[in-house]
Amino acid sequence: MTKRKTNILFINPSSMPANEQEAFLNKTSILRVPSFSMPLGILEIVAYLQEHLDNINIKIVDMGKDLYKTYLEREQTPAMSLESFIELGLDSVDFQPDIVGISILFSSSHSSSKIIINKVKERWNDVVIICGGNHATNMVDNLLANPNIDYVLRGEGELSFTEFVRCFQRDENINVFGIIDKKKLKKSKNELSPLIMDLNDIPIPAYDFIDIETYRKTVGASLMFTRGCIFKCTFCASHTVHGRKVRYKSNDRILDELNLFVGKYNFDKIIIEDDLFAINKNKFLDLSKKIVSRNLSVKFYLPQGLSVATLDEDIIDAMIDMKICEAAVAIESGSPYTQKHLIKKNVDLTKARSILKYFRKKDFLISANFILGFPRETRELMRETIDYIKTIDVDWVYIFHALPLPGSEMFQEYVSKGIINPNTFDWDGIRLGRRSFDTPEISAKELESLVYDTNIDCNFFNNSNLRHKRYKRAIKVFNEIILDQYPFHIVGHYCRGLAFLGLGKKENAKNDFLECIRWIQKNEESKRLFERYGENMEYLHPYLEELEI
Ligand code: B12
Ligand code: SF4
Repeated sequence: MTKRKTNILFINPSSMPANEQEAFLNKTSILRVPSFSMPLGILEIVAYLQEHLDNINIKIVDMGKDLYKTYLEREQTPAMSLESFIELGLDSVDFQPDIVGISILFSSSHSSSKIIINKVKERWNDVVIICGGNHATNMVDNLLANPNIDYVLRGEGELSFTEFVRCFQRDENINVFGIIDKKKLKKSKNELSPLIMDLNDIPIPAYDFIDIETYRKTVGASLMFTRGCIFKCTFCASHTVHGRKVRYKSNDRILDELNLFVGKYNFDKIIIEDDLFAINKNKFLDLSKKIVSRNLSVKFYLPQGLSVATLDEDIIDAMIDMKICEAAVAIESGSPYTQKHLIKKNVDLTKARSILKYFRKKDFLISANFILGFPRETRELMRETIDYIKTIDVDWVYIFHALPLPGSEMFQEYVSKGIINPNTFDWDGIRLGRRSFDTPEISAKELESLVYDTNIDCNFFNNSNLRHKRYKRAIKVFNEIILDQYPFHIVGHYCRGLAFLGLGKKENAKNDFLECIRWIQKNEESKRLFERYGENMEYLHPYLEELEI
């Protein structure tokens, strides 16, 4: 059977919502710096394709990284629309693609992916378009209603997508398990692609296909030790792609990947992206020992919240041995009722407290994650969480809105109660730290205020490092988490000023207080912060009079 030479283009959209991308690219406002990390899903599929098929040409347009580069080069980059930015990305493709695969991992990419897909179809009319990723897996009906999308792959991509390309190359009918088209949608839209049970069967991700240099200089390399999570948190959709059974890479394989990052690509930052870090204690302790014995000059980061269930003192010690020195613990709620009955996360809140104490004892930079606004969560239950937050000693607390992620039990509950409609939902709002819908328990507006006020109270005016007189540490954390990214944040400047006062550095404190005044005069967001929290900022009052504010 002859095999058609096949050009495959993968696109990794930015996870920044389309409206924020538009404002950022137009230079009308920057609400946040675009975040990005390696598109591991695409890289692992590409590696698998290369091992199993021939006669293929592959190219990746990594728009997540490209958007960040636009931020890095903002002085030299002219203002442009999101459409022009997408066109520029597509201009870089030097072949006529036969298949275009779009990775829609985040719901916040829903709207921008739509624009990308339309542009692809305008440019290459005959191309076959297939979407994959967590959001795509759970939004099949909605995506396939778009006439420009031909297929959606549900679940993990390696096995089914390889089969898909094989059929394409042989001009065979495409009927691959887990790949849904408009016809299949009517009968078997819940099919999931088969999982790879032994992760060692996936070759080393195809890092050479991305701009490795930019990753090296900025966010670092992404690495996953496992896939899957055994827990059943109602707000999470991870299992819909990777299942509830944990599958592993061997420690030798992980060390091979590390050697490649450090030896070949010279990375000094590695991000571990597992859902459930250190779920197999012995395996992790063995890995940590091996990493330590190799004395690699690299730092590991854990952006995902760690599970209280998997942590203990041995694991924390092993993390510290391998130079992990900051992380967040995913507690999510301080209410035992919410833990058990509403979110089914079942965090042992007493264990969480002792884990946090141990991290503190070891001088770890430790944060904790919480969520407010779950379905059926009353104000009293939310208050329990806020009260709990005030009793723990962490460097930072991250407080999120409960956001309905397609595929999660929580999403289903909101849909079945008619609170949200997946077809009209505001996907751009899914990552903004705000909600676009009210629930019987709390309105979107009240939830936003509650989350914001709790953040300001717990992280700033009642900051744990300030309360415990750890002033140097408070300054470091205010810099890293707030002021380096949001220089207009006057509450951050004010509280850093308080830390300087604690250290007896009156001049530095005065500079921070004056900086607050300057921002209030020139920036709307700073002014809003002052209107809302100025009462608590008594050290600013003398300067306000002086400057006639
Ligand atoms: C690593 C990770 C992050 C990283 C960033 C990752 C990135 N690439 O930008 C960090 C820590 C920064 C992060 C942050 C957040 N994350 Co996150 N994250 C993950 C995590 C754990 C792993 C993603 C990953 O790399 N997987 C490994 C690869 C191999 O798998 P994959 O990407 O799914 O790809 C496979 C398939 O999906 C498919 N596939 C993928 N693309 C394509 C394309 C084609 C064409 C085909 C055919 C197939 C295909 O095949 C691939 C190989 O099998 C997932 C959960 C999970 N386990 O998937 C959550 C997840 C993606 N995150 C999620 C969320 C909600 C967030 C946050 C909003 C959390 C918060 N409250 O702040 C933030 C937002 C960040 C942002 N960038 O905007 C949700 C997204 C759900 C949704 N509908 O939006 C997930 C699914 C977890 C969950 N709770 O359900 N996250
Ligand atoms: S939130 Fe974390 S622990 Fe809970 S099911 Fe999802 S990945 Fe697992």
